[in-house]
Amino acid sequence: MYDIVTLQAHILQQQARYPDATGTFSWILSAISISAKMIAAQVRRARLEDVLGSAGEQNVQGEQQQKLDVIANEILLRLLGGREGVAIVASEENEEPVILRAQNDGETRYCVLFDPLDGSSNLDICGSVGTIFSILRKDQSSTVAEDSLLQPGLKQVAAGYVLYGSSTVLVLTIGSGVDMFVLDPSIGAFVRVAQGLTIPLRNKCYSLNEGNRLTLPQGYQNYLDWAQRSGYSSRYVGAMVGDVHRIMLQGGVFLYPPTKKAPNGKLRLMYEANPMAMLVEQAGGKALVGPGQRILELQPEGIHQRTCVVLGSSEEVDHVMAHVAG
Ligand code: AHM
Ligand code: MG
Repeated sequence: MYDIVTLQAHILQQQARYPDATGTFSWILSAISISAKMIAAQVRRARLEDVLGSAGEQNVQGEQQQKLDVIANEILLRLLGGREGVAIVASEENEEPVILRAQNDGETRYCVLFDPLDGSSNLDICGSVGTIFSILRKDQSSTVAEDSLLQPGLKQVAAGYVLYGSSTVLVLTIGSGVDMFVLDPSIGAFVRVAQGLTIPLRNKCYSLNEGNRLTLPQGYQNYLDWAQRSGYSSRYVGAMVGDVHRIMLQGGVFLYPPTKKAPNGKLRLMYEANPMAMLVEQAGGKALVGPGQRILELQPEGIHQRTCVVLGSSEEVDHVMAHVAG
C-alpha cells in the first residue's frame, strides 16, 4: 500500500521541516492550487461558456488577449490578493505589477509572478495550455516596489507550472527537488504522483518552432543540421508548458533562440524562463541563455524582459551549445 498525499498535505509536510515557518508561504501555495482548479474548470468548459477567442484587447506585449487569458489572470490576482503574505503580484498580462502590501514592516512577504495562461493560442483547438508561476521573497530594503521583483532567478523560493492537458498536472519545486501532482476531479484535490523527478540525461528529441529556422543565428541552424543527420525527432506543442512537461518526463531539449521577429528571444524571463529554469535545474537538467550562461544568473532589467531559452536534458543542451559556441 502507498500513502495518498494531496498537495495540501505535501505542503504541510514540507512546512514541518522548518520549525520557524509561520505558514505564510504554504498559504500562498494553497492560493495557487485553488486558482489552478478554477482555471482548469474554465478551460474544460471554454467552448460551452463561449469564452474562446479574443477579448478584443492587446496585452502589454502587443498581443491579442484571449478571453480566457483575462479570466485566468483575474482568478490568480483575486486569490493571491487575499493572502496576507503576498506583497506584490506581477502578471505577464498586466503592464504594471500590482502592489498589495509594499510597506517594509519586518513581516516576511513574497512576490508572486505568473503567466496565467501560457500558450493560449492552443485554446481554440483544444490543445494544451498552462499556468507558470515564480515566487520571490520581497526585498525588505528596496523602496521602489518594482526593484524588489528584479531579482535573478537563483533567488526564487519556489516555482512551478500547471498543465491543462488530458489531465491537470501541477509540477512544483520549493528548492529541493521537483514533485508532481495530478488533479483528481472526483475529489477536487491534487494528488502527489511523483517525487524527486529527474530529467533523463539524454533523448534524441528537439523542440522548437522550426518555421523560424532560416532566421536563427548560424550556430542553431548548424545544430539542427547535425540533429537531423543524427536521427533526432522533432516535437513542438507550441505551449511552453506542454513542451517542458514532455521534457521533464522523457528528456530532450526545448529551444526558443533569437529570431528575426524576436531578436532577444520571445519568452519572458520573469514569467516563463526563470520558473522553468529552476524546475529543470532542480530535476538535474540544464537551462541556458547561451554557452556557459545560466538563465537563473541573469540580472533582470525589466519585468517584461525577454530572453533566449535552451533547456532540458543536460547532454542535449550541451549538444546545442557546442554548435552555438561554434
Ligand atoms: P504566450 O505566453 O503569449 O502564450 O506565448 C508563449 C508561447 C510559449 O508557450 C510557446 O513556447 C511559444 O510562445 C510559442 O511561440 P511560437 O508560436 O512563436 O512558436
Ligand atoms: Mg506565456
